Amino acid sequence: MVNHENPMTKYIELENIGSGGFGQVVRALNNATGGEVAIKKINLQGLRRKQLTLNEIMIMKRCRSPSVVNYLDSYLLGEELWLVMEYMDGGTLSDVISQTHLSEDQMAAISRECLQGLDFLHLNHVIHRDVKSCNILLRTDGSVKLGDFGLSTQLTPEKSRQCTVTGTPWWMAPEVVMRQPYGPKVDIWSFGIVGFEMVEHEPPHWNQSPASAKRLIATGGTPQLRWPKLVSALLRDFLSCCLQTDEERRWSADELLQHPFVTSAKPACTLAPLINSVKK
Ligand code: 3AM
Repeated sequence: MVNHENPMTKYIELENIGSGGFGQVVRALNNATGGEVAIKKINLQGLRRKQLTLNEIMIMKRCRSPSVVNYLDSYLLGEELWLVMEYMDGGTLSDVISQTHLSEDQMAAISRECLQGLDFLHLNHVIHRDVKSCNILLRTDGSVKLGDFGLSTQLTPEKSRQCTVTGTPWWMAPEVVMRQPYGPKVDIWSFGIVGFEMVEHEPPHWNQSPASAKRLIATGGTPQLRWPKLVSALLRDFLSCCLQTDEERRWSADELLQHPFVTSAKPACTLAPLINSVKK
């Protein structure tokens, strides 16, 4: 699965970009090409971490698309796994949401790019399972891509539904919190919650504990915007198509790409000024 060369001869580390429970992410330069990469250094201690990492690499290797943060290489250094991927120089959608107010045009362009990523994953029978604004990565040229496949799962003809309760509570679909078998449409619900983040700067029930948020998702139906009149009827309709509690009635990524809110969106490059201004 992994490359056995010494990555330190291939990459020059530049700076720490961030960290999480898994370890840290650094920005580095490829010595040979001069290109920037991001290296996720994952601490492999513990069986669960090993399984999650192996899963992440397998899914990233398979899922190559312009709408997904691309995998480049991986290395094993003792108890640490280095996952080398394309560097997203524009930060995350979460940074943008916390620092500015998005126009509906910008929300539409971001939605189309994310839905293209989800459509690609779902066509390949992959469920992301952790769609949220901090896992949507940006580039200063306006590109928007899905990242962090740590909780993703590959469906197979033998196992076309999943039951494991996983994800980030506030973004979880009702069928996940209710421990029912679920499919790719859980990502569409989570994406609808990203829509809420874009409009209201935070997901529904954000002030609640994880356990209360899950209870409210299980019983609360389609979340309602706090100030619906500030949002166009088209965007309200788009969000309600994503946030149907009945999975059958919830639209697929492919269907949402045909929704007029998305079909009228401008090209991704129009997001470049926004991403650059937040980065500054
Ligand atoms: O800690 P923050 O949220 O600033 O966005 C990711 C997160 O940043 C960033 O690394 C941090 C820990 O996950 N990150 C992850 N993959 C990245 C990539 N491919 C990345 N930044 C740039 N390019």
